[in-house]
Amino acid sequence: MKEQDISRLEQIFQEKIDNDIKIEPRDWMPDRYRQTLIRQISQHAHSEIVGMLPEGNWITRAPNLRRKAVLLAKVQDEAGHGLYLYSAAETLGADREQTIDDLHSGVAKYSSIFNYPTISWADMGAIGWLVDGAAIMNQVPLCRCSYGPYARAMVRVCKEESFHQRQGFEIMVNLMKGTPEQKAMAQDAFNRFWWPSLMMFGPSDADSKHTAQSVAWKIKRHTNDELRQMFVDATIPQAELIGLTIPDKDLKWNEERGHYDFGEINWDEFWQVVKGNGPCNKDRVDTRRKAKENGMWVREAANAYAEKRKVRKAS
Ligand code: FAQ
Repeated sequence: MKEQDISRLEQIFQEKIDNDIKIEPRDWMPDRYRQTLIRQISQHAHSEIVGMLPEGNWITRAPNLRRKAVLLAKVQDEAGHGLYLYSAAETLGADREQTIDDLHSGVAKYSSIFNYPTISWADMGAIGWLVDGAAIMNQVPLCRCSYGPYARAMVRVCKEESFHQRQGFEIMVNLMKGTPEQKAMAQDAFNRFWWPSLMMFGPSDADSKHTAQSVAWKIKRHTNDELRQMFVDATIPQAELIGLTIPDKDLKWNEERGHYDFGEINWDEFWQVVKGNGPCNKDRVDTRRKAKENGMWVREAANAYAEKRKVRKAS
């Protein structure tokens, strides 16, 4: 393609971005825009799928039928989110099989939060309330992402995440109304999940290599630190309302800023988990790899059946 044709295409792309017109799969887009979206959307898809594991672990041990039904529905929703997101990545030309293989070979990233163990029932409360709460904070602005299929997928995902957040908070509320042992269990889950939830928003703006460009392209609508602050401001009053102690001695309301100040995140821990050295990284990836292997016969049978039908129709 001639240079002047490319600059015209770039101009049309930029006008759409400036005027908040969605970019659609068949539209021309710069390669880096496409690659950034494939990276973010596929990581997001992997997070949903790996994110099923810590909670899936508790489906058989939910304390009653209602809790079991709710948790089962939540985990199924996460599978659905993963599928929309893999489809959104495919609209950009990503190969689904390859994307999933990249997860299984440890090449692809997924959210750090899912590499922490779930050791008590209260962890189901903490995950719903904090992890889904953080996911909503991050994903509501993504409903206005400049790439159409991603933005539209986020609308439904966010509706479902709101239900997830509420069910988690309800578990925490009930535990905090319970026996001293139940309160201690809720506090312990909060202590373990608070800091990793803050890490979900990614490195600080000063260390985030993609934020500036992604915000300029309107893929991301806020920076990592802005979203983290919004999450802290929204969550602290909820924790205080139900009587939880915030595991941060530096946390205090800053009247001048109109925000909470909070302590320094352990970035060394964050990068260790991102690099694959968290408490459960190996286990999570192994479980997904085994699931693929164990489901091979189902896919082979489905393909053979589809092939047979095609032959029958043609004859
Ligand atoms: N974990 O330059 P930035 C959920 C990586 S869904 C692991 O700031 P960016 C639902 C980053 O990829 C949770 N890696 O990157 C649910 C990059 O690496 P690369 C997932 C992280 O993309 C609830 C490098 O560090 N949500 O929870 C993390 O501009 C309950 C530099 O970072 C999404 O994916 C991390 N926390 O900003 C399911 C939302 N943070 O690719 C089950 C969409 C950063 O250069 C149960 N994604 N990295 O090798 C985003 O908004 C962005 O991608 C960020 C990162 C904000 C995550």
